[in-house]
Amino acid sequence: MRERIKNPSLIQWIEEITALCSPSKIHLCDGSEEEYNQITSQMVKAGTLVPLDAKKHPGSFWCRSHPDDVARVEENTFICSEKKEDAGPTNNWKSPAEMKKKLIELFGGCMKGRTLYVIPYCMGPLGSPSSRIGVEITDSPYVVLNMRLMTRMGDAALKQLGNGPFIPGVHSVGVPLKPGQKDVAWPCNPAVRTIAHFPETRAIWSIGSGYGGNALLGKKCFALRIASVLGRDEGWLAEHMLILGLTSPEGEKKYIAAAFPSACGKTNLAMMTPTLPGWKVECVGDDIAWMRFGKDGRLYAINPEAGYFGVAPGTSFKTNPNAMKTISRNTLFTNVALTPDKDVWWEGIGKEAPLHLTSWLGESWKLGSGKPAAHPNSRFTVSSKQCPIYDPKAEDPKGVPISAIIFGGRRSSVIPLVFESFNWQHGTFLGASVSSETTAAAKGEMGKLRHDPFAMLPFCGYNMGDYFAHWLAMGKKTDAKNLPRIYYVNWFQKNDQGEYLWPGYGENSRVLKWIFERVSGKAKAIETPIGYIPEKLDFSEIFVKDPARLFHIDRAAWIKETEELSHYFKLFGDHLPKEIHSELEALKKRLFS
Ligand code: SAT
Ligand code: MN
Repeated sequence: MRERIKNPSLIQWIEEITALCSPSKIHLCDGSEEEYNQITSQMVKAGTLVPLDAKKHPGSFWCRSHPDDVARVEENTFICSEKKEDAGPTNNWKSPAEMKKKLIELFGGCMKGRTLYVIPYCMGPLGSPSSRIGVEITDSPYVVLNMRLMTRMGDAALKQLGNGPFIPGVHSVGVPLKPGQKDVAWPCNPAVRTIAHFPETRAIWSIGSGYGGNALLGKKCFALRIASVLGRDEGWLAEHMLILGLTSPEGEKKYIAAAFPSACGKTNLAMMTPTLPGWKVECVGDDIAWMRFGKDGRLYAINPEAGYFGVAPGTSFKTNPNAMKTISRNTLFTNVALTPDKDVWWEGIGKEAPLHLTSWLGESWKLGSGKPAAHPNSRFTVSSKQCPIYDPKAEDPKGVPISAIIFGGRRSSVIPLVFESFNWQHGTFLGASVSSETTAAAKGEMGKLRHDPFAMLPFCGYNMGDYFAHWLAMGKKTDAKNLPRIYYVNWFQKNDQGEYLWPGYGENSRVLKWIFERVSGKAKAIETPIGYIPEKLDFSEIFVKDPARLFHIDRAAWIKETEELSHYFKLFGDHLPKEIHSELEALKKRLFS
């Protein structure tokens, strides 16, 4: 291994972690297909993976997690800055010294009987000046497979690292094996679950969970929590945003970034098939955007990831045909249901369940059993390369120029289908004001309305008030004419019977069209107290029961909303930028006028 690694601080760190964790073997990942195949066969033998039917799903596997390890665990996620104030009121905080002490205890001997994998990976296109290198040490072969699908991983990343800096991340399932002890299919240790970030020394430690964002440290831990801190210090943005390219029937193309909380439809929007004739969407990314200003003063975005970790339930040929094509092969399915003929099934897949299934719990499942066959946060992991509408510029080292930024959440009322901010400062206020009903992506109650500023509540690595200030500062870095316009959307309004008012999915192209034409200076808008709403949305060939209600602004409800926000913003004390406060006051005034 030493011969393959030229970076002395990487060698030293691996030695340190090896001494602490006492694995029985070490494996430096090269990222090759042989390595991937070797690990999958070993996991099939161990009973962790089940190969799917080679005709229906070539190169794909089914995997079940432990029932208590199914989503991100926000209550066990910590930002360990020297000062509590720097983690801010929305993060769990522990002092670095105290956390380090705890971690040394928890990680001591934690990899006994297991293989320690070293995963060098690159977040962002190889060779891009915006890309960053991370190295994850893990004792989970499942993590290795996911990291290969989700990032540029192995020798290429190691080569790009050279002698340069990297973000170290240590991950363990937290289940050491005694000599001769047989492993379980999904080892995890909920009792010790801790996901710790050190924003000042730029390190990540995670133990006890093998699932998603808890364990794939390149994703939320690095590309959002640590990267948001890098962005603050270096003048760029790390955001929980999809990136899509939108082409008009005339062949003009614009790029749009959009932030929605987890499991609110980012993947569906990023890969959308527009119902409006002549319009085309192409996908740059479905979860994370790193954005910085280019020499021309415009904001450019790269997708630091190279794959999708998408929510399976609800994904069908009707809702997201491009995702269905993407996951037709070489895909890892976690916590969906398995059919007797080794195919996958989930609620909302668009076809009836066969008579018998094996549920995500490994139990035999029958229609009408009352419990879902697939876990609501079951996922597919797949490389972006397989996306049939992968944007030709998705790997451009420069990134793509962003014309519009969209914020949104899951709101059954109050927020109209779409509105436009007056300017960047007002748009920043809109981002700060996002609330959304909770989903299965995080452990805890579902459907509960909570504030989720910029859809970054679980992902901001520093004081959220300072993060608002960073957004405001970014808006001053370039001419106002170069800044993307900022929008707020809500696909999830319901009527009094609890039915959705808007069909969503491909029909959202009507909203994208309006945004596109606003940015081009073509579409007209009506000024309201909350922002600009469309004078006219393209409702051609669609029946919408109550179009006026989609854009209705209920003043009383909005006044309540502002009162709620006043209360919420107090949380940030003197970290709340005065501009956010004055935007809220201005909104109140407009609502009362
Ligand atoms: O588990 S993940 O954090 O990767 C998914 C999500 O919550 O967005
Ligand atoms: Mn996400």
